[in-house]
This record gives sequence, C-alpha cells and structure tokens, in this order.
Amino acid sequence: MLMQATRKLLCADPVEGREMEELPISSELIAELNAPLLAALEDDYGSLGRQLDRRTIAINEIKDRVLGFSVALPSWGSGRGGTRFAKFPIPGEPTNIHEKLADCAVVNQLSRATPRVSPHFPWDKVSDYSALKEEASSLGLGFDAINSNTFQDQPGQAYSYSTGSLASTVAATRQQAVDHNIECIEIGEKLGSNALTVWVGDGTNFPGQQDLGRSLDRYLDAAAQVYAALPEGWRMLLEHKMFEPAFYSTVISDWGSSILAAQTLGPKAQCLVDLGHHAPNVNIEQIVARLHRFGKLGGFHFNDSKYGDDDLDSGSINPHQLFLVFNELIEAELNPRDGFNPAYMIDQSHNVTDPIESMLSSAEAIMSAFAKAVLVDRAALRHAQENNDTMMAFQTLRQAYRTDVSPIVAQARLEAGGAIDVLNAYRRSEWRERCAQSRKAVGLGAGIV
Ligand SMILES: [Mn+2]
Repeated sequence: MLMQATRKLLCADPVEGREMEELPISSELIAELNAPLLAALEDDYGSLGRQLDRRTIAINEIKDRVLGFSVALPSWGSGRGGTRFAKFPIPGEPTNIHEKLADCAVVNQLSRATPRVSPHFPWDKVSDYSALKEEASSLGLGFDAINSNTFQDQPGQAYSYSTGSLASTVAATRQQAVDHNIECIEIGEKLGSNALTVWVGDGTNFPGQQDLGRSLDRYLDAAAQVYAALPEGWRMLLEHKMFEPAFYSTVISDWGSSILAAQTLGPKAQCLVDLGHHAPNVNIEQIVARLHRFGKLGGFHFNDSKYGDDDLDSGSINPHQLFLVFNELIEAELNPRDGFNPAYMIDQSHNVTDPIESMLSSAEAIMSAFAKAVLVDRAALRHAQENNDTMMAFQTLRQAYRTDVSPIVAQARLEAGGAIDVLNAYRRSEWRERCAQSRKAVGLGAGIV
C-alpha cells in the first residue's frame, strides 16, 4: 500500500502557474509516516522550549535559524564509494547524473536541508545542460559549486595527469587541465552555479621527485589562467589536502599554501576547508577562524575521519569537533568582516551503507551541530573571555553542546515538509527497492566513481 503511495504526480503550485512536478516520494506518504510521531515531537519540543526559556533563549528563533540553513550534496555521494582496494555496489545504485539527482531529491525531500547538488565533471557530463538544470529544478534542486577533475585520466584524453595537472612539468598537460577547468566554468554557467572548486592531486611520492618551489610556480601560473576565465560574480574555491594520492608532498598541501595561492590569484579566489584534509590533531576550527579573518573562507566540506582522509559520515567519529567548527562559523557570520558566504557541501565516501541513508544521517548531524552552535550564549562567552574566566568560557560552549537539539531539527524538518524520522521514512518508501527494479547494475571496481 505504501509503495503505491510513493510515486505520484504532485501539483507544485497551480496559483503561480508552475508546471506539474514529479517528486520521488509523495508528500502524502511523508505526512502518513509523520502522523504517529507528531504528539511525541510536540511534547519534546515543548519540553526543550521550556528548558531554553530558562536560559532566555526562544526555541522558535533557533528553529527558524535551522530552517534557514542548508548544505549541498555531492553528486558522487549518491553512489557507493570505495577505498583504493574495492567497492561493493548495491542494487538500485545510481549510474548517471539523472539517477543521482533523483536520489539527492529523496534526501532533500525527507531532510529539507539539502536543496543543492554539487556536480563533478567529467563524471556528470550530459549533452544538454539547460535540460539538466530544468530536470534538477523539477526535483526541487539547484546546483552548487562545480568540481573539476584533473586527478584521473579519461578515455581518449590527449595527455596523462600522471605527471600532475595544473602543476605538471608538461606544458601541454597543464594547458589541458586549464582548459578542463574553463569548460567546467562554462558548464556551471549553464547550470546556474557561481563557483568552481579546484582540488588537484598534484604532488610527489619521493623526495627530490619535483622541485617544491617550481611546482607551486607552475600551479599558480596555470591557476591564474583559470581565474582569468571566472565570470562576474563567480568564485574559485581552492581545496587543499596534505596527502593522497601523492604521499610525500602535495602542491596545495595545507591552509597556508591555500591562502597564499588565493591571495596571489586575487579576490575571487578563496579557500575551501575539507575536514579530512589535514594532519592528525590539527585545530581545524582555528583554521576556519584564520581564513575568515583574512576574507578567504570560501567553503567547507563536511565528513569525518579517524586516521586521515577517511571520508567517514559527518559527526560519526567526532561530533564535538563538528560543533566547534560550527561555533567558529557562527562567530564568522556574526562578524562578517569582508563578507561571509561559504559554500557548504557534504563530501563523504559511503563504502558500507546505503548512500541515501548516510546523507540523511549526515544532514541531521550537520543541522544538529549548527543548532548547538546557534545556542551558544555569545554574551556569556565574550564576558568570560574578556575576564579570562577559562572555566566559564569552556562551560558556555559545553552547555550548548550538551543540549539535545533533535526536537528543534525535527520540528524544522516537519515545518518544511520533511520527515520527522528520516531513516524510517526512507526505508518505508522502498525507494531503493524500486530503483533496483529499474536501474542497471553498477560495475565492480575501486574508487568513488
Ligand atoms: Mn573535499
């Protein structure tokens, strides 16, 4: 019975004359599954509201902040990832951008937190980008930053990236990488994006393999050509990573290299911080604060890690770190200096879970960390800081972190038309089972493609 209710035509808004749109999960099913949970949510939300009242915090204001926050999904995140060793596909996994968009739409319908998709080229190439933009729009999705790929060779490619890409010693290879990034910008314009994220795998595996100074020179020269092609209103987001696939050195290895490159390129170049791209134990929240101080915080990639760039699900290992990162993001928002408009994206590899479930779970973890950071009593924190009251400064953060904000996040989802219990709603929708009937099987292999 539920299965029949899950796919039907929905009329978006006949008053405004918008076209009929077909969404993967019916709003009736979501409402049906929410119904038995409404009383408990109202009870929990009321109880938390009274608790927050005692702290002179209006729960509805926090809920409204949550309603206004969103994070983009990576198109590749809808597929099962893999390590360098293998991947284990599941039936019903998406094999093209159209199916990836449908899966991202499921995540957004249930979570109401992920209305944009960050595509990756050439993986998501199609012949008609206007049609793709329309297709996404009919699914309630827009496009976020475009990701270029110069870290792997494609069939028929003229020059190999085995020598690097923007920093390659081979001039023709550098040009090919520049051309690809410019093509990504052109695609992005058709999709309504306004940012290009550039991560290069360039680096070395042996001491002496490349001159560390000259490889950065080559990168800067090539990146400047990409920068020069940025349209008005566009940003170029530089993503640093300290290791992998190059294990001895990478060209844009850390936030220092990243901000120096961004400053060299110009005001449209900013830095993007990925939670997993640092040395162990690095204070990532401080990096956020530093980049913002100099107007170079352009974006953030959410995931989690235990050992390195594990790309584990957001909040699965260190939710406290996620909270501390958001605490700095809220500080940055309250003190925008030269502006504050970071591109937020989930960037995970889903090796052993259904990717939709991981993205739903991560969206919840991210919204919760955001809500907790919004709860921080900023006046009390500032007062404690100014008076060198270390314990009270720490306890001010701890009080916010300890608060169970799940009723706020669930209430926000409910009001936006999402599911109170996202994972249960997803499983009851039987979306993956239905996709397994209609989608072709994914091949075996390694990597996240
Ligand atoms: Mn990333």
